[in-house]
Amino acid sequence: MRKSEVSIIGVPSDYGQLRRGVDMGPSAIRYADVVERLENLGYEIKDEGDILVKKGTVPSQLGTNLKNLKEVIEVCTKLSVKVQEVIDNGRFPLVLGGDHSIAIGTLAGLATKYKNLGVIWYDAHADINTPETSPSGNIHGMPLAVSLGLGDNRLVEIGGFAPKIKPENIVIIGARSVDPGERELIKKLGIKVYSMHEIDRLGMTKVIEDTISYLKERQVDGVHLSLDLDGIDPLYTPGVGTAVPGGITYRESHLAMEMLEEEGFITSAEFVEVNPILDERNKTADVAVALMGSLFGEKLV
Ligand code: 6HN
Ligand code: MN
Ligand code: MN
Ligand code: MN
Repeated sequence: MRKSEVSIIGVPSDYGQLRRGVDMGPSAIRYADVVERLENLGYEIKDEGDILVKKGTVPSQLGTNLKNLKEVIEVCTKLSVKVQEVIDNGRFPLVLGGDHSIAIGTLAGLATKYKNLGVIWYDAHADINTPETSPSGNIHGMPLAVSLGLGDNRLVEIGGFAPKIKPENIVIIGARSVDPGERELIKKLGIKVYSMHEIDRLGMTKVIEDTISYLKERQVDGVHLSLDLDGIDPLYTPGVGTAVPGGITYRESHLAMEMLEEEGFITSAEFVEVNPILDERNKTADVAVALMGSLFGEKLV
């Protein structure tokens, strides 16, 4: 990580899925001492506080099968403005979720500056469902599709332009639960995926080396890391709403973060899906902060 000024943006939203508690993710991550951890590495940290998320609203689907559509639009619109402000000020945005639907807002903000943004999607899921393919209607399963310009227009048009990213600039790492419609779309668009199979076969070192050279070949003007804590095996990160066994290990994840840091590659990041209600003694938030440590250059010796 080359930029020394980091802005933390909390997004206490759980509207992208149906398990309450993930709105407390930003608090859990702060409680796990994210600010101190990064300050100790020499960064100038500004905690921008939380995006205002209205609570206790009546679920509103605006006539679609998408759950809480109105609320997700509101949250993501506010977040996109905040992310844009942070990058306009030359700072590194570090977004704390909240469920993964917030990536719609993060990417909308980033896309105002980065016209050829690379995206690393570290996740057990592909999050590339459309309203037609979604088995759940949960918007946290849709942010990649929305950012590519696919799906409900009111989500796609957040920020007033679309698409935000290009399919050839996306790398998905850790996938092991992909819906049939998502698989089709991934094939059709030719999106690069390192599923658990490739991670097992190649090893994380090769996966990250290849990811870096793949995105470099595309001459990306920035790289966003969207890290869903369910990408990691639930042995290490039990506090997530959609846990899938057989995931990336704790050490592999640190290695991935360390390699990305050595490359000076990442220009923004978000850590999502930390749900303290489902967690064991804040273990998942601790892992999130430990991984941020590696991503921001913490060395073991
Ligand atoms: N996440 N593919 C499933 C769905 O409902 O669309 C699960 C999505 C999980 C999303 O973990 O960010
Ligand atoms: Mn996931
Ligand atoms: Mn996700
Ligand atoms: Mn730890």
